[in-house]
Amino acid sequence: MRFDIITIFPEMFEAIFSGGVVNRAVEKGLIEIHVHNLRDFTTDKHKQVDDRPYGGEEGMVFKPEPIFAAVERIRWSPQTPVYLLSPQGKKLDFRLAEELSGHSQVILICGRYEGVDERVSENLATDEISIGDYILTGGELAAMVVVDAAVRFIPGVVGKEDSVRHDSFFEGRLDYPQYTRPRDFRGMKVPPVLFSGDHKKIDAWRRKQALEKTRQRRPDLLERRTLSPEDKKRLDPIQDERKRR
Ligand code: 4HQ
Repeated sequence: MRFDIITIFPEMFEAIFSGGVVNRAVEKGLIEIHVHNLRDFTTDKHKQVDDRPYGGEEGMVFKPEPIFAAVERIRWSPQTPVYLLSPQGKKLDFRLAEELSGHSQVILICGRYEGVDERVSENLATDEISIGDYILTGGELAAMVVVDAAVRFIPGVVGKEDSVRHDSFFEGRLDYPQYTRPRDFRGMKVPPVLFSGDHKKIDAWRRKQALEKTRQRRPDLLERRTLSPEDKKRLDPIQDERKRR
């Protein structure tokens, strides 16, 4: 699996990808991340990547030619998906992240300024991806988020092979609370069930915590899944009653 990122700020990626899990995956040869400077694909002596928008208005827009040239040079095959990071894109979630991890090459285009000439999204990009409903100063941070979320699905990148598939979102819920030592920190105590040594009881407690937190904070996640009879019992019936009224 290989990511090719097109940007005018290639240095921004060094800080993020030179440490941690992503860096280890690169060193293990599980993934490749290639960052390309858009200016290298310009043909004029000023290496100009942007220009003023037709129709007036403030600011600058990325020109189509260098972006087309970059993608045409980098792309291995017509099957390689090309994504433009943009607030108009399809919202990133774990499903899209997993889908991306299944390709052998993915190209990400990072825009800046007022945006990118529309002909890039219309005729070059396979799709647009947004990491959320807010405006960033550029697509670089969004591309890093996409890469980070996707590489976790590649076998061997995250510690245990299938731990990713037990991740909370896969099961349509938020995570259960975690605790470590000390048992009593300034009077704030760890729930005693966690040192009971009874693993069945611990599992049941964790599931209940996760389900209740999900219902409180992200009921939308629960609506999309079918609860097992055990989970239905776990979700406090009194609270549920209150919600219905
Ligand atoms: N951008 N998710 C690039 C974003 C964004 C987002 C703002 C991308 C400006 C030029 N990208 N332009 N949200 O806010 O991906």
